[in-house]
Amino acid sequence: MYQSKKSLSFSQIVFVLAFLIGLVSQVSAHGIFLAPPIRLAHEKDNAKKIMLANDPTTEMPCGAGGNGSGPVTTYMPGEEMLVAYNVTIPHPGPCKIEFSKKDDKHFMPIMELGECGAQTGLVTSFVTLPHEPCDECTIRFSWNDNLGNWYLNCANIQIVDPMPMHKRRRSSTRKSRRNN
Ligand SMILES: [Cu+2]
Repeated sequence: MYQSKKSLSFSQIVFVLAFLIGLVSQVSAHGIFLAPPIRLAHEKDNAKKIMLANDPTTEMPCGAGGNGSGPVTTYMPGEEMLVAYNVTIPHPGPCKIEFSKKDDKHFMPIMELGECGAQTGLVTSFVTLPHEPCDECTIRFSWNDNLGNWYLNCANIQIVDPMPMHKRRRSSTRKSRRNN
């Protein structure tokens, strides 16, 4: 009798804990894209700014902080770009890296990362960038978890050819146009 009563209260505690953890997971940070550096919302409160990038989002195309400012990271055509996402609350589900050539439009998957939220910690990979140069391109991290939540982070990048073949012959013309 005592034994069954004890096990009942234990299961109640487990239930309450699971409920609390469930509640916490609804409102707290799940993860953030660390590399390349992302856009963050125009927001004075730094903690809120980070939370907006961590939280599930329904805002397209880049999530709650995705319309904010951010650094521009420059790569060479076809370069191997390090990507890193830090999972803080795991929910299994596929994640991927997408690429937009301009204006956050027509995102195309360039790498499937597999299960992102299986465990906490860093998900890292090297992604081969397109060979075609672009000035205002976007890298998007996308994660769909098994609860139907969606996480999006966007990073501004440029792909710049340091010595473009088709511009070498015109270098004299370009020099004459320079002001310095
Ligand atoms: Cu959650």
